[in-house]
Amino acid sequence: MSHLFNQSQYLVSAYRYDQLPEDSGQEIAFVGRSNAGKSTTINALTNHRGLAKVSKTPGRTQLFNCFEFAPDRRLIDLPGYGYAKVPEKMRKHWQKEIDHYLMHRKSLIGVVIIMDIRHPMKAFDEQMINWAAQSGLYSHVLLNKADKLSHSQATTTLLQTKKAILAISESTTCQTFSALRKEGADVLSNTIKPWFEHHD
Ligand SMILES: Nc1nc2c(ncn2[C@@H]2O[C@H](COP(=O)(O)OP(=O)(O)OP(=O)(O)O)[C@@H](O)[C@H]2O)c(=O)[nH]1
Ligand SMILES: [Mg+2]
Repeated sequence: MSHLFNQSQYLVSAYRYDQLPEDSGQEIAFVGRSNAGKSTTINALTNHRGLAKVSKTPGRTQLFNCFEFAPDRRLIDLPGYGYAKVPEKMRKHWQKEIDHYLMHRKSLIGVVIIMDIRHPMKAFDEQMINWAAQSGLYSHVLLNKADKLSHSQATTTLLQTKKAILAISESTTCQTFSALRKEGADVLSNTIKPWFEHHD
């Protein structure tokens, strides 16, 4: 397993776009529906339990949480999209901030789109894949919580999802993943590492 991300440290949390660290260097964002496992995935990738806050209650991450794994190289944990129980005002706030972030952040080079393998490719996920492809950002899909399915069920979903992704974007990659068991963490790490190297 790569040690690149093991050096990650908490940097800052931002409630608004303009509170984020300076827009320099390179960063990637972890996006996906609430409760899909974005924060758990960051912990698995960095091998750092408790780095990003995890919760059973959807809508837990209510800030842009920024982690730095090398000078001017960041991982950004975003609030989940599409969670109905978050108060309307809060949802609107985050929709606005995340949209602004995705459109304007110059240091953003790629997105890791996290889905619950039992509920893949919801409308928001499709929009995100489409948007990443249109914007020339790297994108990689994690079918997370694969531990909840049998190996053959997970493989079937992987094949179906790859096909659905291909209809939207030729450059988006996809894998099964278990943030809980850290299964697939090497593949994830090896997929996103070159995003940074290529951009130097
Ligand atoms: N079984 C299983 N549970 C997982 C996995 N990854 C995350 N979870 C659980 O799913 C719940 C949500 O995980 P989080 O990492 O907080 O999800 P999130 O996407 O950051 O959620 P928000 O911050 O609310 O948007 C927690 O109870 C996790 O323990 C996994 O691979 N397998
Ligand atoms: Mg979270």
